[in-house]
Amino acid sequence: MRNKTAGVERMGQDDLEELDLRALSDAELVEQMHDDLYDGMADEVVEGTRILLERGWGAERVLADALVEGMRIVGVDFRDGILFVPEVLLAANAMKSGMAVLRPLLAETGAKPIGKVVIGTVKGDIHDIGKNLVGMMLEGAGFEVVDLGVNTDAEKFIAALEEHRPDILGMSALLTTTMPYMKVVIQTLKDRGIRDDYVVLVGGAPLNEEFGAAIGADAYCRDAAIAAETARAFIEQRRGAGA
Ligand code: B1M
Repeated sequence: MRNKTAGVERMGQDDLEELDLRALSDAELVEQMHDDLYDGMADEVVEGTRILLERGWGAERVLADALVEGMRIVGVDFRDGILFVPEVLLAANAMKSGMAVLRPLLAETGAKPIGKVVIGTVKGDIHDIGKNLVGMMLEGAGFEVVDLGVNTDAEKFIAALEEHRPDILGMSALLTTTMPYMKVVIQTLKDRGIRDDYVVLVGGAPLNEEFGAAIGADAYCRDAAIAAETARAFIEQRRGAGA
């Protein structure tokens, strides 16, 4: 446990239990949410998310400043061996609870879908927070999203492409050991003669532009907002070309 309370001062457990999130300033609340996310306290993260929205924060700002930044801190301590898988799972669960509050706000467009995306985390990889965020932002940008979940192999991707006939295939990988599988999927598409039927977008923390180009993706997307922008740009380009 980080045992830090909104940067105010250290408090005992009794004080922590009584902490009134509404009494905190925005900056204190955000810092407290980082602590709560770190400690896997889903109810508190949800409450903090709601309070920031009530205070007029936009969903994207809450997402970036409170949730994604909180998860970044978790990632640093996970890397450094201070946190272990069970704690990180709790933190991920708290993050997802906050994201569930934001989801309808990020996804609402009310308009007819501008295109369809099939997305999944590749085989061997069970990280799904980033992929879920990308899905939400794509929905917010007007796409219909078919989410295949995690640990998705080439056959499952291809079956979904055949079933849903999307414009875009999105793949996520968070491990250096699973990112090469994206190339396997793209090669399988090529072998079946269907590679050019889809725009292929890839993303995930260990990837970069060069990797995306090397495996034959159409674009590497650094984050969820860029994924939504890139998807939109490809659709406009394709429609402009009469596809
Ligand atoms: Co894992 N894990 N993890 N983990 N985990 C990382 C990725 C790691 C970097 C931690 C570290 O050491 N610092 C490290 C990978 C090292 C490496 O390969 N270089 C790691 C490891 C080693 C592991 C295990 C092997 C640990 C173990 O078992 N010993 C294991 C592997 C399990 C498996 O997949 N087979 C494992 C397990 C787990 C948990 C299950 C505990 C949990 C996942 C829970 C879940 O996702 N439901 C977990 C978590 C939470 C993390 C960290 C801490 C956070 C990932 C995250 O959610 N980030 C992570 C550390 C880190 O990334 N700094 C880590 C927040 C999210 C918003 O960002 O996912 O990057 P991100 O997504 C971004 C962009 O990358 C991009 O947009 C997103 C939003 O802006 N993006 C896309 C992502 N996908 C995209 C797809 C697109 C476009 C953009 O398509 C078009």
